[in-house]
Amino acid sequence: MAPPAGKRVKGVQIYRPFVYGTTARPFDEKTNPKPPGIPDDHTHSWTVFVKGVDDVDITYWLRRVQFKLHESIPNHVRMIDGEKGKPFMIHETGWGEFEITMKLYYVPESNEKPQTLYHHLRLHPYGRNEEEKEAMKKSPEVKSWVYEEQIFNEPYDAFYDILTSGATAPSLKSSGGQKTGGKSKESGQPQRSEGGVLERSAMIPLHNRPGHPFSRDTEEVEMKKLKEAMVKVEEMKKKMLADIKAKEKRLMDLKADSAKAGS
Ligand code: SLL
Repeated sequence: MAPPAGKRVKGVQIYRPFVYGTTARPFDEKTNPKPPGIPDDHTHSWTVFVKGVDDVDITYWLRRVQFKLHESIPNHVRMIDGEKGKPFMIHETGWGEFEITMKLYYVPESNEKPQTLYHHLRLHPYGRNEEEKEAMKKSPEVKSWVYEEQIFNEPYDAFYDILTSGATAPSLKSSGGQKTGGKSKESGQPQRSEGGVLERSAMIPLHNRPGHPFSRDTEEVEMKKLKEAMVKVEEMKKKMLADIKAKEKRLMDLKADSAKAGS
């Protein structure tokens, strides 16, 4: 059992961004040779992971992750304990896709119950449309990554302190140019790299870079897509209402005609 956690901080909600998902690569003599001892029918190597956005440490709130893989895989339930600054990760090989269950265990100070996520392991190119699928076919790996935000609602005060003890306030000027999580000499406070994120913060990076697809830029692109979709829906709605009106009018005319004919 978790130790007594004090009082909850009322009216406070703290969230922390994180990323989970899978990355798969087909075996290929040149680019991804099959290691010795791997069964003949295995076609891919893959990883499943839970990690911080921008690879920032999340072990101050997430203690361990239990990954439940397909029963055909030896030792298919695996508990991965957090190591500071490292992703919770499993490397495997296999031949088939399946649903992975990930149970997140929080640090004891949080007094939070574990929470379960489900994720489909993708080995083969997929996509919401042909364009996405084609792009994936060209890539050497199939990524299925999800951006998520963990919400802690009214955290206990000890946990609140842990959550908020690292980051500098956004209003504090950063001297820039330093690595994420570095400490400034003067203040001992963590410094934000150019466009990067602070440790123990809810920030996401300003821009994408290889291997880090979730940023403010990505968010903007998504927002733009949503806005365009909303405009389209609005247009469709208008057109449909006009159609309904025209049909109602036609119905009235026909009714009037038939009343005349009947009289
Ligand atoms: C399918 N329903 O038919 C899925 C099952 C199982 C995947 C996929 C075995 C690896 C091992 C493996 O890849 N199982 O033998 O270690 O597609």
